[in-house]
Amino acid sequence: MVFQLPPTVSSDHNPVLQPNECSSTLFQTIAAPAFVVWALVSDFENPQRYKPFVRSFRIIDGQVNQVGCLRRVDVTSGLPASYSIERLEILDHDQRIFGFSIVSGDHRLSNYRSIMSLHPNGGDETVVVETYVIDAAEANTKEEMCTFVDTIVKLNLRTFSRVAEDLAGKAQQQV
Ligand code: A8S
Repeated sequence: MVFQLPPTVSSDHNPVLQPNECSSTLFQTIAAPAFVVWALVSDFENPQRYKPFVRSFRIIDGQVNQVGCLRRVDVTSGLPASYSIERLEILDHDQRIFGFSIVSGDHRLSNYRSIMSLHPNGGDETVVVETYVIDAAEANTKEEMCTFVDTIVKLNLRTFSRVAEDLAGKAQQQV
C-alpha cells in the first residue's frame, strides 16, 4: 500500500526552499503502535535511546521537553564533528509532530531543521515521516551534503524502528 501523507502535515513535509537550501524526506514503517513510537520521539532529553551516534547529551537551557529548550549532544568518534547544540522547536502531542533544529556545534551542518510526524497505518503499524532542510552554499556541495545527512537520518530511523518494535514487544508481554 502506498502511504498517503495526510493534508494536515503536507506543508511540513514539503518545505518551500531557498536557492541555497536542500531538503529530503525519508519514510520508515515501524511495527509498533503510534503511542509507543511517540513516547520515544517526544523524549527530547534522551536521543541516545535511538540515535546510534550519540555518546552523551544534556539539557543546557530551558525546561526539559518544553519548546525552546536546548540540548547538547556529544557524538561518537570517527565523525567529522564532536558535538551539536539542538533546540526543541515543535512538540505537538495531538498531531504527533516533533521538530528540532541544530543551532551550533563544531560540525558542517548549517541551519539544519528537521520535522518528524507519525501516522498510524492500520493494525499496530506506524509510518514515520522525517523531512529535513539544510543550507548548502554551493550547488555542488548540495548533493554531497544531502547524501551525508540522508545516511545519518536513515540509520537513525532504522535504529529507531528496532528500538520501538522492541518496546512494543515488551509492552505486549506485560499484558
Ligand atoms: C539527527 C540528524 C543529524 C545529526 C548529525 C543529521 C550529527 O549528530 C552527526 C554527525 C555530524 O557530522 C553532525 O537527527 C552532527 O541527529 C551524527 C554532530 C550534528
